[in-house]
Amino acid sequence: MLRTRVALLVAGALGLTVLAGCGGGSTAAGGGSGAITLGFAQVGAESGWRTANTKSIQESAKDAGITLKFSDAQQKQANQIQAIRSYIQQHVSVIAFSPVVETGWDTVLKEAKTANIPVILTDRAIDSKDTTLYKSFLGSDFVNEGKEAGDWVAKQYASATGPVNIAVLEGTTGSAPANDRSKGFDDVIKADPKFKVVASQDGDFTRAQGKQVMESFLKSQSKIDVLFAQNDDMGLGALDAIQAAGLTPGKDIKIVTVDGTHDGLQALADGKFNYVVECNPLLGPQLMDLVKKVAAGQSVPNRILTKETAFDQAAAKAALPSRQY
Ligand code: GYE
Repeated sequence: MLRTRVALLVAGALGLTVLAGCGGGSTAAGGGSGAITLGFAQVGAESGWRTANTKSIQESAKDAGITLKFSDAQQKQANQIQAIRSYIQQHVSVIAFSPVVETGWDTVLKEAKTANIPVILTDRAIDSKDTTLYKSFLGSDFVNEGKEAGDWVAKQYASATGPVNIAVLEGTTGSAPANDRSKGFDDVIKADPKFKVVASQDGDFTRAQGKQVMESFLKSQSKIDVLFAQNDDMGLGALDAIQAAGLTPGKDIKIVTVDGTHDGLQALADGKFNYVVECNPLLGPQLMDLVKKVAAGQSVPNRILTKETAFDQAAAKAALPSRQY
């Protein structure tokens, strides 16, 4: 009882944005009626990638005739857990979420399992031994993205004697993309001792933090040759700091980022970035497909990888006119 009240109060306090289709009400959909209600607990609105991801989910739910209950956790795990608990209380048909960090999900996911509500992970994975806590994980291979960024750096400096000083703007500490992109990048870089990571710090995937952390890197380091920003937004924020320090981004400091948003590709086409590894945010259609299947009790693959590419400056110029996000 107390739990129910707490969950409802929390949902109210969070101001959960509820995007319900017509006739939604608060009763459970599902059963034999064919109507599906999806509770989606989003990370936040930290980046251009995230904005495109949210739009894709909202639009494709509408197209698929799925009633969407959507919440924005403002990059806080506690808010996401509260949102998931409120979806359990509302008996949604399926819960999907993009976990802000990798650990600490077992308790709430066991609650969903006990309530018989299937869970789908989108975009980011969790670190749990219990793989029965979710039906599927739909998203990118972040280790490979980091590796591709590292491969570009290795190729770029193949004939240099070094040292090559590298600064890293990391994504949110403890998040799957930050952990995995670091791993993929480091595995390549550490193979050659001329590469030195001289500074590496959390920039929380935002422009504001990217700028601030880059300012401190530039104060503490006498020479930075390469910046690896683990998303476009941090790289875009860093541009301001680099220019303010009297340096030319793309020339004095080579910049490689991950995402491939319109703004990121524009910076690449303008010569301010040097390489962008794509991470696809348009997960909505595939997610709705999965939601329909798990709601119907069908089995689904436990891992679905998204397809992506990478861009140099010429490829960015070619891709920009048709870039949707
Ligand atoms: O790269 C970043 C966003 O989880 C893949 O989160 C996503 C990452 C993306 O904030 O821009």
